[in-house]
Amino acid sequence: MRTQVGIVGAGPAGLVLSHLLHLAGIESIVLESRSRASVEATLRAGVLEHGTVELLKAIGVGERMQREGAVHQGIELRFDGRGHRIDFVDLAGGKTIMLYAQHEVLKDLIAARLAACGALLFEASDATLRDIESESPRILFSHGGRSQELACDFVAGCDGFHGVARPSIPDSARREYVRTYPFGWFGVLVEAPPSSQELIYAHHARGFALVSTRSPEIQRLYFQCDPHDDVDRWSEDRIWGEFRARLATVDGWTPREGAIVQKNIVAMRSFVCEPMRHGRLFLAGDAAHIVPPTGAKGLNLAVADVWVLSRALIEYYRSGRRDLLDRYSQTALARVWRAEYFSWWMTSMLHTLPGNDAFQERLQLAELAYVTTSRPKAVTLAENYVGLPLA
Ligand code: RFL
Ligand code: PHB
Repeated sequence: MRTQVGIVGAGPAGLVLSHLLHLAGIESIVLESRSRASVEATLRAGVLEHGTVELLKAIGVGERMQREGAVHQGIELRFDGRGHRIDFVDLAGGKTIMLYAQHEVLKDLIAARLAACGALLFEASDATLRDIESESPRILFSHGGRSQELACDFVAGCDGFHGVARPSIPDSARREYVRTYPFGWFGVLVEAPPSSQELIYAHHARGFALVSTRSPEIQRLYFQCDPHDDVDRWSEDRIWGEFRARLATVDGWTPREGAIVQKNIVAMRSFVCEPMRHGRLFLAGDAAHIVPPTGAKGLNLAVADVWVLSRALIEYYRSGRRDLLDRYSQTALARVWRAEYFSWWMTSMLHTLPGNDAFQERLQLAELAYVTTSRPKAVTLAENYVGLPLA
């Protein structure tokens, strides 16, 4: 098999890249190790930045998102039993965010790729990258019980944090920056209408809590937990007790409760691999970097990476110019580190650090008070949350 760009991974990065290239007349083949059903059912992100929404609309995959997604014009920061609204429209030049689940975005992208006769191979296992330092890289893999080889001009490593692309770069040619947080998020999916019209990020001495939503019937809630805890140790009563305590306000606000239909624990880490390119291999999305979910940036960064990569590849095929490809890593990393900073900042401000002393707690409250009373501080939060413009 041969194609121009071999893409490993059918997550947001791989699928958006494949579609952007297709619209410019560039061929690609996407290899995905999981089944289509599994990709379309995995629960992850929910918040799409302004630029992500505009891009999905511009490439023709925004129709259902516009119908079924919910536009949010702000978020609430809650601490000391009081809510404080961060108004994006006012603070971030009229921009808003969209609540639309990642697996719904993936369903729309997969349908669009298949409708355009795009090559998308699910259950393609054992991908191995070969000759990435040469002009003719190859991807070996198994599909339908047969060993296959895909020859290509470039390889896009869009295979997430646990993929094979990043480890294919020799240790001596990459540097990794890591921070592991001593807490995780306990996420639940709840059969109940939204408790609030906008997301609530709550700081509390018992730990952080987040109220999000998926649809008019389903809520998505998280609370800070021990990353090594076991979901089976948490009964519905105990979970609701925690949410009620952490989200309580002086005027008696309580979350809307309902049946908990899914629970999971997510580890929290910050991670960056530099550079994001080695020879003809280009990393994009979680394959190259991870942010803690507090800033809702992971999916959006994946989309921003492949936007930059697609511009560089299109320029190469159009004119033979390689300078954009040569600058890909540098261009993408500038945005990545801004998002790393923002996600770390939101995480540090809102979570309770195990062993936090009273001084640290007062500093967090002082920072939250500053963010919610100073316009420049609130603008910083709002403009990063709705997202920087695509490069
Ligand atoms: P993905 O989505 O992990 O996709 C990688 C794909 O590659 C496949 N794969 C392979 N395929 C072939 N061969 C191999 N050897 C392979 N190894 C792996 C995998 O099966 C998979 O299908 O990476 P991508 O495309 O870079 O996208 C990144 C996003 O998925 C991720 O950053 C976000 O989900 C992060 N995130 C959030 N991001 C946001 O922008 N807004 C949010 O509100 C938000 N909330 C979240 C989040 C992530 C969360 N979790 C579960 C970590 C909330 C949570 C709880
Ligand atoms: C979500 O709805 O899953 C969600 C929302 C905001 C975040 C992270 C996750 O910061």
